[in-house]
Amino acid sequence: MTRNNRDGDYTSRQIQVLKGLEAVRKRPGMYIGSTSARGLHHLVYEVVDNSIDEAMAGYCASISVIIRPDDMISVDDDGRGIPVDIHPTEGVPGVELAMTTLHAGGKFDKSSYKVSGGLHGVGVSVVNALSEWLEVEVRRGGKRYHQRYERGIRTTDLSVLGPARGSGTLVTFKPDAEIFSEMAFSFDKLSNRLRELAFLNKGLEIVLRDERTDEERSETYRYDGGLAEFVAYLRGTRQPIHQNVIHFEASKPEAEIELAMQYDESFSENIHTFVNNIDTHEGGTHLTGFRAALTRTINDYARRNRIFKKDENLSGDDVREGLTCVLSVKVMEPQFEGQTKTKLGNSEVRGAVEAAVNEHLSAFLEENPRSARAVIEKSLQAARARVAARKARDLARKKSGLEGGVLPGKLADCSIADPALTEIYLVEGDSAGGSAKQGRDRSFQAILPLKGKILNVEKARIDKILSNDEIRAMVTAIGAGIRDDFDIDRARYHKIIIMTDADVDGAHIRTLLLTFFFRQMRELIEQGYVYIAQPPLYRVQKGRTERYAYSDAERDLEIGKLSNGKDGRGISVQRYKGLGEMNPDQLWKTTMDPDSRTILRVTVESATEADRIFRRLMGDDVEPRRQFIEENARYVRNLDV
Ligand code: 0RA
Repeated sequence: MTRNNRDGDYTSRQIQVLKGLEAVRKRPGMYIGSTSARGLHHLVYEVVDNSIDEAMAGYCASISVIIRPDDMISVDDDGRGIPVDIHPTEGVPGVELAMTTLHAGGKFDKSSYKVSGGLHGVGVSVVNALSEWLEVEVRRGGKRYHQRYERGIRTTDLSVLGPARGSGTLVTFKPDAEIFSEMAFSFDKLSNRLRELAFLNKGLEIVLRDERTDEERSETYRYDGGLAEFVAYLRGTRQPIHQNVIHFEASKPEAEIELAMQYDESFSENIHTFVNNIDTHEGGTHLTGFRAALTRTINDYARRNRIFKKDENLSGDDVREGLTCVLSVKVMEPQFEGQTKTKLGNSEVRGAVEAAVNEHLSAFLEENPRSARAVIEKSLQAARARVAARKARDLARKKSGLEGGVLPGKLADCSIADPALTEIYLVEGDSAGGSAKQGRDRSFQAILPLKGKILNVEKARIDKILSNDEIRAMVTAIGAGIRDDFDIDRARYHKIIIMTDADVDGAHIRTLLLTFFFRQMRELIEQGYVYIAQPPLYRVQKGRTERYAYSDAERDLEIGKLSNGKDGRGISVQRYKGLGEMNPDQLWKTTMDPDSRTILRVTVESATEADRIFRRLMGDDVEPRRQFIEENARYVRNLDV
């Protein structure tokens, strides 16, 4: 090969690199989901994922993530170090290839890793492309190597800085302010994900340190008990009904499977599933396999041991009541499906999980008869409550109809029948409900006023939930059933909009409603059907001009505009304490008219985080509840409607 030839190769490679990274910078959302806070944090996870891969391969014991002043991030690991030798065909060091080639990531040597994580799996080159600058340091073969890039383009050759002890990779980057709308890293966001990763990778140490303020903050996550510790953490203060967490690992050709579970005295179901460390909010084949095996194994055991009276049988809902469970599978080639690409599609995983759970759970029940009794007793109580609830429902169906054609009397329905075009407002209080009914566009907007506080479903069992009038009205109006009977295709509206007062009580009611949807109709949230209305906080008026403000800053801005820089005479500011202070016309203009309103779509960012937050509501402490209400906004992201 002549020199010229090599130069030619190098140039064409360079052009390829530039084209690839240009595509990333042009459409960052395609690669990291968004350029808001979420995308910003995704950068960190993408880099950490590479170190986790190294840990899963058995070469890395410790990862440290540092938030540096100026919101720079360092991720350091003690893995083998990214290879630095010159790639045989590309003619550049392996590390440079990983940093500048799309989809190469650290995984260009495919044989190194059996499975790898990363939701998008886009690799560290994407982080490089979206960083004002990025520096990589590799410790390998006794030397310390360094290279720098700016906006994805190398600005130095890989060079040796000096000798090194041990091996590892350190990546430091500063996200590009030209790309991201939000530049501040949240310690809590990072800590939740890193803690989760530590639970999922037993024995791996992950350190998170915040060096931005004078008071340094540092946390270390390391769980030698793996998922068993995760379950104990998720269970929190709920009373377990059997002492030990059920925990097993199984290695099958289709998947590596780890599962931990424990029952407690509560009534809710808390199942979290992961595939290659990714939270599969939407479930999939692994979850299906688990559910099938759980129901079957418990029923079989109870029947074999004559715990049932003759015609008793436990349903899936029964055996999941009060269950906290984490299921983690690792598969070679995961297929992700669903709205948010968090649903496992691989059909072969279902059988593998089902067989593993059958085997290990029946062994546990046989070996721990007292625990088995407690679990079955609890499930039988759930079954009895379910039967009682069905009776109550059947009885009530005759009168008001939970599923039948009879809609609740308080509902002002819309005239259009196509659910894709219609919305229902759940409105706090009868007076605001009245205004909303008068102000709405009745062709596509339905109104359901809700009286006072709705039941806290965290503290109630299904029969009680269903005997609550407000909840029954909601379930009937939405028309899709609840829990196992829930069928999103039957939903009568594709937008469920919660409209409460902008005060603490309003926030509490909103939280209770969200808890209810999360627990009983989770798919409604997962499919993005649930929204929160944003009524204005102020009305600013001068003469015949009126403006609405949705925050204090907006109020000040409007006041400034109306006073034309001179004086504020003649300006009046009204603070809305509740929806009821708006007349129907104002309510329509500010909060309900699709052309001028803002509504927030509720998302389940992380089911794990959501669960933790919802659980805080269960306690009787006022403080965590108040805190929740203040943090509630985190649940929600802006949506252009
Ligand atoms: C491929 C091969 C080898 C190491 C890595 C990737 C690697 C990548 C990253 C990214 C962050 N930390 C990392 N640690 C390791 C090594 C192959 C060998 O040494 O035989």
